Amino acid sequence: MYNLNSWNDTIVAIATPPGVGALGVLRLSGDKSIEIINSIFVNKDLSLQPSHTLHVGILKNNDEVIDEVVVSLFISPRSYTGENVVEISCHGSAFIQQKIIDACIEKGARLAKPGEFTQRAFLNGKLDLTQAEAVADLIASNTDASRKTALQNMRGGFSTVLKQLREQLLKFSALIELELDFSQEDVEFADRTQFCELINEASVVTKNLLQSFKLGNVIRNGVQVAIVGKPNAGKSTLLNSLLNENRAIVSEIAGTTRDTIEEIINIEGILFRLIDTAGIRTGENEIESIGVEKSFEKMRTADMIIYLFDCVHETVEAIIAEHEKLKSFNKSFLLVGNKLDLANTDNIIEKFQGLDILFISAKEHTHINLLKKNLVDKVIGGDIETENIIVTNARHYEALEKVNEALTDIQKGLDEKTPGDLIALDIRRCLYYLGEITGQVTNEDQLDYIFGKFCIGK
Ligand SMILES: Nc1nc2c(ncn2[C@@H]2O[C@H](COP(=O)(O)OP(=O)(O)OP(=O)(O)O)[C@@H](O)[C@H]2O)c(=O)[nH]1
Ligand SMILES: [Mg+2]
Repeated sequence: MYNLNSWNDTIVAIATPPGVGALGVLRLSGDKSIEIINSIFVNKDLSLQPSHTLHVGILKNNDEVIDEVVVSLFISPRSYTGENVVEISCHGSAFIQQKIIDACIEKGARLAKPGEFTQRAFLNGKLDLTQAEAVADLIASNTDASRKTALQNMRGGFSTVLKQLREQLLKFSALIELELDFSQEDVEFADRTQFCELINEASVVTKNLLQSFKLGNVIRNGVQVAIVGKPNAGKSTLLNSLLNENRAIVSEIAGTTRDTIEEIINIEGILFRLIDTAGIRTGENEIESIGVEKSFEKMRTADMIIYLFDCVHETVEAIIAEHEKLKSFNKSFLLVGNKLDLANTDNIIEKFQGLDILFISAKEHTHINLLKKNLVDKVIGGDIETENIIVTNARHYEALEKVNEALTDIQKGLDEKTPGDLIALDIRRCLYYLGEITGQVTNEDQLDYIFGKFCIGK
C-alpha cells in the first residue's frame, strides 16, 4: 500500500467529519507543509514564524479568495507526526474545505491515506504501536469505560509495562548469550535463582494482562445478554423496563414474542446488548418453534443469560431444574424471579430459599436498578478499575499468548536445567513477541493492516 518514497511527500487531509459544521479543520504534514500553506496565505510570511503559533489570514489561490482562516504551526520535531505540521481552521463548508485541499494539492501536497498521520508519528518514534492503536480506539470509543482505557493506552500505560518486561528479559538474555561465548569454560553469568524470579514475575504480569482481555473485550465490544424464560414470564416487559421505553410488544397471550429483539443500553459505561427472546415451550406451530430454536441459539451465543420466571406460578422444583440446565451452558447467568408485585415478598423468599435469585417486578420497575448493578458485577466482578492496564486489542492478546507460552518454556527449561543455548532461544522468542506488540518488531503488511483501519485525517 505504501511505497517508501511516499514518506517524503507532504500529505493533506480534512480532520473533521464530513458534513457542514461551524468549523472545519484540515491538516498538512511533511517537509513542505509550511511552504505550501505559505504560498496561498496572504497576510504574512509563515516561514518566518516560530513553532506553536496561530495566524489569522486569508487563503487565496490563483487570485481567488478561498476563506478567512486560522493557521497553527507546529515545526518538526515538536508536532504530532514529528514532521512540520500545519493545521488550518476554516469555515465548515465542505466546498471551502475541498477548495483548500485542491489548492494544497496544486502546490505539491498529496491526499493522506487512512491513518497516515498516526503512522508517520509511529515511524518517527512519537508513539509506539500500542499507543497508535489506542488513538483509533479513542476515536471509536462510545462509552466512558472505553474512552478511559483507550486514553490510558494512548498515554503509554500498557507499553510501559511491556517495555519493562522486555528490558529485564534483554538483560538476562545478554548474560545467557555471553555464557554461550564461554561455553567451554562452564561458567554461569546469569544468576539462575534471580532469573527464575524474574520469569515468574513476568509470567504473573503476562497472565494478568491475558486475563484482563476478557474485560477489555467487554469494554470495547459490549456484552450480549439473552433474556430467556417461559412464555409470559415478562421478558419483553423486562426489556422495556431496562430500556425505559416501550420497545417490545407485551401481552398476556403466551407466545407474543416470535422473533428476537435486540437493543443496546449503557450501564455504568458498559454497553449491554439485550436480547429479548421468544418464550421457551414446545412449539405449537412452525413459527413458534422457529422462535424457540432461536432462543436456544441466543443462549448458546450470548455472553450472559438472564433466566426470567414468574415467581408466583413457578414451583421451586422447576426452578432448581432450570438452574441445573443453565449451569450446563457454562457462562454467567442470573436467575430472576418476576412479578414480585403479585406476591408476598416474605413468602416468596421463603419459598425459594437456598437459591440465588433476584426478585423484581418488571411491570412496576421494582429492583430494576439492582438488576442493572448485578449485570455490571457479573461482567467485571467488582468495581471497574480502569486504572489497571486492560488489554482491549485482539492482536495484543494473541501476541501475549505467545509471550506466555515462551515464558512457560523458559520456566521449564530452568527447572530441567536445560543448556543455556536452548533457553536463549526461548528468550529470543519471548522478546520477539513482546516487541511485536509495541512495534519494536514489525513488518510492512502488519502496519498497513493496522493503519488502514484508521479514518482519513488521523
Ligand atoms: N403483575 C405483573 N405482570 C407482569 C409483570 N411483568 C410482565 N407482566 C405481565 O405478564 C404478561 C406477559 O408479559 P410479556 O412481557 O409479554 O411476557 P414475555 O415473557 O415477553 O412473553 P412471550 O413473549 O409470550 O414469551 C403481560 O400481561 C404483562 O403485563 C410484572 O412484573 N408484574
Ligand atoms: Mg415477549
